[in-house]
Amino acid sequence: MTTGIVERIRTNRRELARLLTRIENGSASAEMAELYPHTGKAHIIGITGAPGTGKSSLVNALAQHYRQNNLTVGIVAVDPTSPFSGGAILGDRIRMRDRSGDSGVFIRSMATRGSLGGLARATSDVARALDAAGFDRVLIETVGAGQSEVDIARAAHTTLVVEAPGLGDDVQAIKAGILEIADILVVNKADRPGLEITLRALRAMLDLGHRAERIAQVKEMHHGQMMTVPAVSKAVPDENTAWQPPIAQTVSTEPRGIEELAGHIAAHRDYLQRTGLLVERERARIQNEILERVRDEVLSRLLSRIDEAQWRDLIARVQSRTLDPAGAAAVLLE
Ligand SMILES: Nc1nc2c(ncn2[C@@H]2O[C@H](COP(=O)(O)OP(=O)(O)OP(=O)(O)O)[C@@H](O)[C@H]2O)c(=O)[nH]1
Ligand SMILES: [Mg+2]
Repeated sequence: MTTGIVERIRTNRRELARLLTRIENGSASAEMAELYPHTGKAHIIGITGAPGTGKSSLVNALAQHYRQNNLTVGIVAVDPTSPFSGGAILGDRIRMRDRSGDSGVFIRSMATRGSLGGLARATSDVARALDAAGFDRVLIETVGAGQSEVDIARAAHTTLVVEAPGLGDDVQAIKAGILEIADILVVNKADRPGLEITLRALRAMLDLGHRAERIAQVKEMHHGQMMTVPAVSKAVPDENTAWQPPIAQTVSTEPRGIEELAGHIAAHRDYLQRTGLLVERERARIQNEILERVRDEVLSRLLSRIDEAQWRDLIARVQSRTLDPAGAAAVLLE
C-alpha cells in the first residue's frame, strides 16, 4: 500500500516541495482532494505593502519569533520581480537551533508564470498544502501593487499592510488602495526619520471613515452574497465591536516590536473566532471559490467547442457593428 499524501508531505520536505510544484503546474487536483480534510488548522497571515518596506525582513523576524515559541512556520513569497532574498539566511538560522534536523520552517517562492488569477489560486492552494502539512502559521508575502494582491490576500485570515517612513510624500498603501484590506497596519523601519509623519497620516486615514468602510465590508459579506446563505449569527460586529486595525511599529532588522505585532496577530485571530467571523468568512470564501471554479470550467468547456474561424468571425461581426457584444455572447451560449 502506498503512503497517503498527507503523511508524505508531513515527513518529507522533498515530497512537499514536489507537491507545491504540481500545484503551480495545475496538476495536483487528486492530492488537493486528499489533503483537504486535513486543512483548516493553520493561522494564515498575509503580509503586503509597497516594494522595499521590509516585508521579507518582517516575515523573517516573525518566523523567528514563532519558532522561539515552538510553532512551525510555512512561508509563501509571491514576488513577481525578485526571489525571496532573506529565505536562505532564515532557513539556516532556524535550522541551527534545531537538533532533530527538522527546521520547522519551510519557504516557498511562487513561480511567476501564468495569469495573476492563476497565481492567486495557486497561492491559496500552496497555503492549503502547508496547512495540511502541519505548519502552525502560514505567512504569505506579496508586493502590494493592486488587485492581484487583494485577491491573494483573500486567502489569509489576518492581513498585515506594511508601511515605512520616508518613502515619499504620501503613505504608500493609500496610493495603492490596499489600506482597506489591512487588519493590522505595520510601520516598519521605525528607526528611520519621518516615523511621526507616517504615523499621523495613518491615524488620520483610520479616523477618516476607514472604520465605517470595514463595517460596510463586513455587512456586504453577509448581504452581498450571490446566493442566499443561512442567517448571520448574532455575534457579527457592529459599530461598537468592529475590529479597529491597530498600528504596530517594528524594526524588523534588529528585531524590535515583533512580540507586540505577534500579539496583535493573535488578538485578531481571537476576534475572528469570538465573533463567528472566522466561520462566516470561510463560508463566503468557499462559496466564491466554488463559483469561480464552476465559471472557469464551464467557460473552458464552452470555448473548446468553438473553432478558431467561428471565434474570429464573431469578433469581426462585433467590430463591424453588425452585432453587439451581448449578442455575440448569446450566440456562443446557444
Ligand atoms: N533601517 C531599517 N531597514 C530595514 C528594516 N527592515 C528592512 N530593512 C531593510 O530594507 C531593505 C528592504 O527589505 P526587504 O525585507 O527586502 O523589503 P521587502 O518589502 O520584502 O522588499 P520587496 O520584496 O522587494 O518588496 C533591506 O535592505 C532591509 O535590510 C528596518 O526595520 N529598519
Ligand atoms: Mg520581499
